[in-house]
Amino acid sequence: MKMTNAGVHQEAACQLGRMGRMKRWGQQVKLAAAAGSAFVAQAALAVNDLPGGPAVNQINLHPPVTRIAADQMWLHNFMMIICLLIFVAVFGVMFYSIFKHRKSKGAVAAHFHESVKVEIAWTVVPFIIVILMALPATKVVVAMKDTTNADLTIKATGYQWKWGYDYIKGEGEGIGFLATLDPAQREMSDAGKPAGDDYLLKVDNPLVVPVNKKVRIITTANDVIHAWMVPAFGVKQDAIPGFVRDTWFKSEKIGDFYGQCAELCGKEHAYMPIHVKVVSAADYSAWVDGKKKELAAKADDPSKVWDQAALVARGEKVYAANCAVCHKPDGKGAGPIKALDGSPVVLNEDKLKQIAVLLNGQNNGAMPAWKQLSDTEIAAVITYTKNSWSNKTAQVVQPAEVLALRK
Ligand code: HEC
Ligand SMILES: [Cu+2]
Repeated sequence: MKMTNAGVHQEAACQLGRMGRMKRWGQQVKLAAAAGSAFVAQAALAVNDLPGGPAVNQINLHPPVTRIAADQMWLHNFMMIICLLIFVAVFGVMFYSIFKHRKSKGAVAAHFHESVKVEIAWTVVPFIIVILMALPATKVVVAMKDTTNADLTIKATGYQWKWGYDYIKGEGEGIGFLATLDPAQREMSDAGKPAGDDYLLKVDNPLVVPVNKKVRIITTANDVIHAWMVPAFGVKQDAIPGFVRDTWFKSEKIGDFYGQCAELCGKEHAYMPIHVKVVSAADYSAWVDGKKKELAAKADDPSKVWDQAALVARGEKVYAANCAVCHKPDGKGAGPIKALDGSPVVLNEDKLKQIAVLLNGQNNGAMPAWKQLSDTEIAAVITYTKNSWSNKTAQVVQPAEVLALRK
């Protein structure tokens, strides 16, 4: 009985130690990748450390590039040491006692209870240890939550299965884009042939931020719970539909840093990586300029009237980026994912039918809604599906028709 009390305190102390630690993301990813790839193609694969991302056989936390991440690492080590000392002390005393007072030596157990001194000691000592660990941990947790006075505010929205970024305050305000897994990575995954150090971490549009600036990330989600995590920044924040949460980082290094969605969010949870490019202030301004011009050029006027060929060409790109994952490049679908080739909805003379499916989804979101695409993109992808594979409707859907159906 006497051991139990001390045991509880010790357990609590170690629990606190665990709290201070970030999930060992890289380690798991790399070990799994290593095991998987060794299985698939043994010698063909030479994987190296990815700077800013996972390392081969990584055991420790990621090299920190923010104060918070460095503090977390310090806490982790500090608490590990305390746990280790407790472990050695408790087991040392235990094994010593077992050995010293063994039966063959004729040891006789002492009979005493209600020793006030011992009881005070095993209450007070663990209490002091817990306080010792809680003080620095609280300081770091409070700093982690302090998102005030940010230089730049970016909203990160989780989608099944991609990230949307909107620069909502600070330099670059107004910029917005989606970051999707590079299609070549998915092909490698489908083929069971992983390659490259940034396997499943490569995206089309990385998040770009300036170095040494406080960046506040507001997280939310469009469908299910996701989580925005970049281990090198010591950042991990749930993105919850209908809620807004925030976190922040201030990278002290220029470079590429990687993370992944950290909340199981569906079958393609592993295919929504995070790539943050930290650049110098000058490079950031240049990027903002370029991006603004690019977005202005791309901004589609929903009243523009397109011809069929132009819409189909545009739609092919939209389809490859958003639809081919499920409906397959040949439009044949698979299992519960209905084929678009020959689909009665796609072939329907009433164009509104398919516009409605795209805007609202179908079958309780099994087919997701695509409201986040522009009117032109939706019009283009519909026109593409209506005039591809064996579908030859010659129907053209104009952006204005999509706009008219938006609520
Ligand atoms: C996450 C997988 C997924 C993605 C991505 C997806 N769909 Fe679907 N889609 C489905 C599923 C599943 C259905 C069948 C829903 C049902 O059971 O009625 C469907 C149905 C449809 C239908 C109705 C077909 C019919 O015959 O009822 C159309 C049209 C369609 N999708 C077009 C698209 C387009 C265009 C895109 C790209 C912008 C797209 N889908 C992206 C999963 C997806
Ligand atoms: Cu996710």
